[in-house]
Amino acid sequence: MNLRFFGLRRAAAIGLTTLLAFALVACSSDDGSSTPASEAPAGSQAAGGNGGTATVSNGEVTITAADLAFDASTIEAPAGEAFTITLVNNDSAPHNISIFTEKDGDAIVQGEVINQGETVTIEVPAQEAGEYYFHCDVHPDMSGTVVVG
Ligand SMILES: [Cu+2]
Repeated sequence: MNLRFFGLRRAAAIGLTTLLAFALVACSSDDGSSTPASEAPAGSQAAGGNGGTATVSNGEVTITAADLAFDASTIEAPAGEAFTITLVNNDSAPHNISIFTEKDGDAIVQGEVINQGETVTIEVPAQEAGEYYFHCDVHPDMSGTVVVG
């Protein structure tokens, strides 16, 4: 009686283990198939992730600040044409955008510092082709390159 009971319990335990193993495999294969989908949209709204490129279109471009980062680390602009940068601050910290001839170089434009929920548009005079530097004066680590060409 006792032996038989033990045998049943053991069979149940093995069955449970098999089920658990199956569930684990099912879960991990789910993870595997969902990973490529989340990586897919390149250049879409990667909030907080540096590395995006924002391109001036019709003389304007919008940059969003969130989680102490701009949504683009490269701003592409046409040479010899003035353009505007609209900064949207979705962060709890204040931010601005200033553009310099190079890192630690002369300021070309110093944007107004704005707080959460605010938006400011700064005007950038026409530049020659080349690479320029931008950052937030409050958080100089928030920086990137203006590629004019
Ligand atoms: Cu900032």
